[in-house]
Amino acid sequence: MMTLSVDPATDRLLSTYVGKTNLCYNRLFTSRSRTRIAMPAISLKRNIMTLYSSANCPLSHRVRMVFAEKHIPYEKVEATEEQVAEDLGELNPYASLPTLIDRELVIFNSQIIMTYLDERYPHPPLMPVDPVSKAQLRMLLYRIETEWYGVLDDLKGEDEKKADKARKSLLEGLITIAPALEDTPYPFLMSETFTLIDCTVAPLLWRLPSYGISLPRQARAVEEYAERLFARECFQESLTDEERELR
Ligand SMILES: N[C@@H](CCC(=O)N[C@@H](CS)C(=O)NCC(=O)O)C(=O)O
Repeated sequence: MMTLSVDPATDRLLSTYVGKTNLCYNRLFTSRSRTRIAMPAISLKRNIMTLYSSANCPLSHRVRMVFAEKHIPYEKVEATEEQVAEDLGELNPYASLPTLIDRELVIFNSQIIMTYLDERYPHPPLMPVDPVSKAQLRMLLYRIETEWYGVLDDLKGEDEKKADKARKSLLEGLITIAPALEDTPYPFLMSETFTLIDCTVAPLLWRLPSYGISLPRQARAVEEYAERLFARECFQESLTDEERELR
């Protein structure tokens, strides 16, 4: 670990410029006095981005899909708990996965990582350009994260009642998107082209058998959509060994 020392004058300057680096952003949440900030040597030396990723987590999975779709070179660290504590402890206040390190920039939320990659590597674009379509897709992304990803802890938890309720809620949600996939010439969800929405839904669809969910006949369009996503090169490339074994 390399330790940086920040003097109060520099500190004030940094604090006025939140956008410059994560280092500065993180400072807003740390002590106000003279502070020592530990940075792993990896983030300062490497030209290549490092993704700390879980071997089997839909949030890490959707980020890996974005890397694969855009053919972005990166180093993937399939992080163990010890690595998370050791390497990310000082950089990510939540010690959560996925975490992206791009030189001095540290991002620790999967949606923010995906958006950053989409903006930094614009081709192929994974979000529409026009504000109305973009807002619509963002709303959908928000709902999927809240209503589908939001029940996963219960679904995988030990409380059977909560798990059943979560399973039912996720299944109902998936059934509701069937008409949107049936009455459209679009191969993707609400879009003619592959987007961040597809990167977000595919990891969930892949895990349905492991969640004890099977899609009913009325959701046939969802099943077909899932097959299209699973056949995509970026999806196959994004899978870890552990995820491959889920089906
Ligand atoms: N909102 C965050 C949530 C990240 C999150 O909860 N990740 C889980 C793994 S799927 C985690 O790191 N949990 C802490 C742990 O397992 O110790 C994101 O989208 O990245």
